[in-house]
Amino acid sequence: MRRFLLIGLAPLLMLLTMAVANAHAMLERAEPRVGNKVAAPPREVTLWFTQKLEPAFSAITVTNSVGERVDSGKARVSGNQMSVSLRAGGSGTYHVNWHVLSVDTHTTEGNFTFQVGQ
Ligand SMILES: [Cu+2]
Repeated sequence: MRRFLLIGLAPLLMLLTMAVANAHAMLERAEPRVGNKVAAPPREVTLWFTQKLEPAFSAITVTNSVGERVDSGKARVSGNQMSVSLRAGGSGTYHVNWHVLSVDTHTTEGNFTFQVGQ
């Protein structure tokens, strides 16, 4: 009887371990949307994550099509959301790089692009 109980528990423990491993702050969505095209240069970029963020160790940088920084350098964090203001940087491909520290003390980072133009 006891043996059957242990065999039954093993998959459950594995599932729990996987749930913890996946609990980092991953990018849930972005505005402008990842890979999307917008007509005019956006005034800001906003990212939403799967977990709340620690403001002190979370940042976004945005560069325009010729590699110039167009972000203000001061990301604003509120809960699971992070935004940064942009100056107009012309049309073409914009690169967004982000790194965050989530409240579970794990760091994650990533990048994506969006297009500005007609
Ligand atoms: Cu984590």
